Amino acid sequence: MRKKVILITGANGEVGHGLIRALVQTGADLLVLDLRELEDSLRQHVKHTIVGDILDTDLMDRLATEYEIETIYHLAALLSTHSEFRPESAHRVNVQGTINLLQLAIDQASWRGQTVKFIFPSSVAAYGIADLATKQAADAVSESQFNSPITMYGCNKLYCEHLGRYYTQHYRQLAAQPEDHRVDFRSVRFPGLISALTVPSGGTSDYAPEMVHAAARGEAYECFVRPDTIMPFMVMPDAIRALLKLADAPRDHLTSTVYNVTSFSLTAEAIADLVRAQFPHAQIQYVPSPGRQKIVDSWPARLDDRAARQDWAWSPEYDARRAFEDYLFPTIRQQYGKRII
Ligand code: AKB
Repeated sequence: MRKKVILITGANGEVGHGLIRALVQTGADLLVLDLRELEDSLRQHVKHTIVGDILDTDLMDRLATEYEIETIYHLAALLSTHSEFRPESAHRVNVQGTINLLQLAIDQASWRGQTVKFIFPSSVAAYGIADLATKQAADAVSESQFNSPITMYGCNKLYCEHLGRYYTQHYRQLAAQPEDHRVDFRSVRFPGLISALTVPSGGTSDYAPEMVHAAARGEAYECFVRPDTIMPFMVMPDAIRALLKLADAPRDHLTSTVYNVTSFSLTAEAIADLVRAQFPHAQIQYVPSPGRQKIVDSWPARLDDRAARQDWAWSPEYDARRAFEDYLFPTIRQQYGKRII
């Protein structure tokens, strides 16, 4: 008898940690997959853990035979900065890995005779704005604008959004008997994410969380973008809510397979000011890295999330003030305890 589960890939990442905590509250049985062992504090809450690679097709076959998978949260990915060092490996993980999971979802859907939901975090990296003047002149950017990403990660995310739409709407469209039960792919384009509990690695929006965590640990921080650099952000509790809300939305309310979500847009200097107000001894210096700067400059300053608001009643709980004062600073103070200055 196959075990009924929700599958989370990349479970050991920042979003994975938050998602596991939230899904455990619902009583769901989770199957989590990551290259590394899940950390102990989370492992006790999770029924099935597998250390493995989404590129391992034998493992995918094993999952298909041992589990009945109702929903897949496919979080595993190499982020934007890491991907620029190893673009071809990034492509393998980010694209072939996603196809493997979509194939698993298709297999499960036809075996179960029911649609399998596939929840996919895409990114602001799916955008590519040609120059700063255009970025400054642009209003909040909608899903269909500026879709010319300049990073391998951005290209991978944008293409995987299209793969998801293809698997949902057109998969095997020329077969004599097209499948009845398909994948129901739903994706959110996240802005930069900031968690009070974890520090990301390998992303290009990482300067914001790194700045906050460095100050809380009493460490000096060299910010790798200019002070006037602006992009949209969201704190982790809102990111998790967005994934769960989109997963729960009735299918017939959805007019798209991809939705922008956003909370607030701040410059690096505005974030530094908030950090200094909370940690007066924070040492923040700007040492822009030309490559990473170029990447953030190609991302929109603001996202238009009206479609998500209309179709599935998306609305963030944390604006900039609440994000820092009610979530980030108190939680971080608790986390680092006495070491905080
Ligand atoms: C990154 O910087 O690569 C990610 C993202 C914006 O998706 N945080």
